[in-house]
Amino acid sequence: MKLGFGFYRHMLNPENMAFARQCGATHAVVHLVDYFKKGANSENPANDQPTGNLGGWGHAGDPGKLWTTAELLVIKNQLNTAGLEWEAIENFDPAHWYDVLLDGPRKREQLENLKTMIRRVGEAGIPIIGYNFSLAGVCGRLSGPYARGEAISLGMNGPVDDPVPNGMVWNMVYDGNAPTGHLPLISHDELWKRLEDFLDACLPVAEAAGVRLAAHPDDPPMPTMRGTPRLVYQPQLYQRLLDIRRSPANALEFCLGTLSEMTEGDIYEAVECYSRQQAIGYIHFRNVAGKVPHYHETFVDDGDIDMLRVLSILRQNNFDGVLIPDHTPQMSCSAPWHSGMAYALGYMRAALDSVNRILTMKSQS
Ligand SMILES: [Mn+2]
Repeated sequence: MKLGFGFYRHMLNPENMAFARQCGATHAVVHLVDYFKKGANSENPANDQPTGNLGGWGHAGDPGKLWTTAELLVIKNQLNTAGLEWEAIENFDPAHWYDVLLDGPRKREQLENLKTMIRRVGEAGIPIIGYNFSLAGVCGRLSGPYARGEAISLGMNGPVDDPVPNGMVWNMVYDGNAPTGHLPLISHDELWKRLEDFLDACLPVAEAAGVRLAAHPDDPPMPTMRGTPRLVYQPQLYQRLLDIRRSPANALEFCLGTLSEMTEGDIYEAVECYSRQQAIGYIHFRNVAGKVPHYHETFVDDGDIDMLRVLSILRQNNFDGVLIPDHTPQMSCSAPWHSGMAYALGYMRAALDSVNRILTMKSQS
């Protein structure tokens, strides 16, 4: 298993890359979407995970501007110079696939664009694209002094049912001039059908390009959020996602925090089940306390999940991918985000070391 560091787009610079390497990371997961292009009513702080109000995180990118191989290679070279390998891109830009999510008029064209970008990601030698097939996206969370020592973290305190306005999907505005109104109500089956269309179009291209498409579970994992259905809100729904289209490219962006927030199942059984199937692309290695609709994010060593137990299951099933902290509580100092990441990575490195040593000792005795 390998330690990775997640970079938001605006944090991609030589100093942060050196910081990641100094923390012990050897791999990088990069968000190419800029979540922090603020809209009129966005409250998104630039040095934390993206949050926002009902108006979303901010504005999506340019639908006509696809990722290019050249631009990917520039970032890859910067990472390599800092001593990091580029393991995954996290998330498509809503601007590139809003009508794939919404089954809208530009769906065919956008599926072709996704295929083009997947080929380019393969050309650049990046093995995984993480995605989150969700209409409401990550939403409905509150920020407060919920973690140890009153560190600021995120949590949920009850469902959020305010509908998603037209022109917004996946918590970002793709059309600021959309007519007033809200996304139409659709069923869970309709959303699964849209996912199947996406997988049918993209999996063959991904297989040929040597790229795995790795699905994040719905965060927060509620059956519905903001009046829209969710796909993976219980651990066994990941199995449905794998079974609808069996392919080595149909994989999981395995978020331990989100899985632990689910009301059913057992986190260790889920880790066992999906790592045994070699379905895990990479892992969001973070911890939480509680379950939806009442939970909060914690320091990695301070939540409901026994992280060492998770690591030993992963090791026994020969998981050899990358673990990243995803996000952490903000620590009280002049660099709240960086210190949170450094703390998480230090813990992860020590935890990996101990699990490796214990299992090596066991196998020798
Ligand atoms: Mn996650």
